Amino acid sequence: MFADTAKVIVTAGKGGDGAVSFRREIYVDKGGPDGGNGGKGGDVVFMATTGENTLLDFRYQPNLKAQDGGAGAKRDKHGRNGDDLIVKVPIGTIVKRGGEIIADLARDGQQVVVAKGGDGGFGNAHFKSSIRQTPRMAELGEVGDAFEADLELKLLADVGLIGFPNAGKSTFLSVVSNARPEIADYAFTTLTPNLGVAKVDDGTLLIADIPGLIEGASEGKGLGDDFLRHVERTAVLLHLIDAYSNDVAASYNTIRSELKKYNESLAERAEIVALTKIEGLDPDIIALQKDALRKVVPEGTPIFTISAVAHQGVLDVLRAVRERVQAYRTAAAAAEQQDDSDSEDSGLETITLGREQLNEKWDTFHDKENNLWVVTGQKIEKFARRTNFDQFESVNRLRDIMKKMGIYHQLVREGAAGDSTIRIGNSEFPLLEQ
Ligand SMILES: Nc1nc2c(ncn2[C@@H]2O[C@H](COP(=O)(O)OP(=O)(O)OP(=O)(O)O)[C@@H](O)[C@H]2O)c(=O)[nH]1
Ligand SMILES: [Mg+2]
Repeated sequence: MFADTAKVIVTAGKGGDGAVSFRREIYVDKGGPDGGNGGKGGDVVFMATTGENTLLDFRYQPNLKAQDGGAGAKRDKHGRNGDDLIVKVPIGTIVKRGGEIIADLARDGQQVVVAKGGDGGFGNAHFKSSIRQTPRMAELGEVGDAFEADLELKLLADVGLIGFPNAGKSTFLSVVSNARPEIADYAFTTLTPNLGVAKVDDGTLLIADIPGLIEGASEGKGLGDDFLRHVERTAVLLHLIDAYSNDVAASYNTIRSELKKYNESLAERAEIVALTKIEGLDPDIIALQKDALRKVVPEGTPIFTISAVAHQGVLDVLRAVRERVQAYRTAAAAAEQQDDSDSEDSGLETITLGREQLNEKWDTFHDKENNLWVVTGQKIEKFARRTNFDQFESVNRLRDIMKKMGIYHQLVREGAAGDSTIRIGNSEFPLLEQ
């Protein structure tokens, strides 16, 4: 079965908590702080690979969670970093968050971090300073990014098989590849795309067999445009035409016009035409059908006559296809190199969404009904999440940060007093130490 969409829950690892600890040594009366930092939570990384063909597995295992970071420990021992979770997906997978594309995995081996692990919390050793010799505080590790993602797969086959229903597309795929698609003598046997790998001389071709197209397919008729998007990114179109059809020229034109209506660029894609099912036909009839096609098929487009069932002419078609696929790949690689030199590409792509600017912004709001001052903002909420409210020194540090960011002054200007309750995220505490 072929699955081309899936919903997954992506959860990056939580950072480990920092430790509170003091050195105990012989001859040292009162040791300094030696609580280590927590480790970073693992990232969730998507990786495109030729080893995967479908998104089907994600329907059964939608939870994708990276490892949490380890907690810090005494003797300045830092917690271990959580392992990243590498999620292998087929080439051509698109990852969406809230309808927005956050990753487009188009190349073999390409990796994208889609969810960042939380930072580990600092241990108390970090907070030692000349005025604070014995800090009894440590940070909590931060939670990792977590969200529901939609995965979509656009096939990235080398070749797309197109043509009317019953033209013999699935039969062709079954003869040249390891795929075993359903084949039958009626229209719309194939309901979802099939993929197969064909060996040609010393190379391979990834072939996509899609449901048959009919007039109006580009507007959703028949099985419709839903599957045309699968051939959008193929390098070459292999157009199969039933040699028994009454009007091969009209068949050809109908399919071409649907492609063009769906997407102009699809109509310009390299194409190879093959008249098929010829094994039992009179050579004169074959010649007539080929002539009729020649009148409508553009000059540079080759026309083959084949029989998938009798394995006649099939290898010639595959070789011609392969040649064009290679030309397409060479051109695409050159274009990509151009792109890379245009933009600074540091290898691993990370989604940032202008985080830095968003970070610094904050807002305050007086909730009179509940007698609360609510503070919002990414950076301050992040610090609050990392604060251990059981440790008064930790809360004081949060108060310090609020002062540095100007939040304290704003609250006082608005009328907050020292014993006013402040809420940041899910935490509440008095504005000043009581
Ligand atoms: N004689 C002959 N029959 C063929 C050949 N190739 C396919 N057929 C027959 O044509 C019919 C349709 O074949 P399919 O491969 O299912 O056609 P399709 O294009 O995949 O059809 P849809 O999935 O409905 O779009 C079947 O009965 C096949 O046995 C061929 O080379 N010679
Ligand atoms: Mg079929």
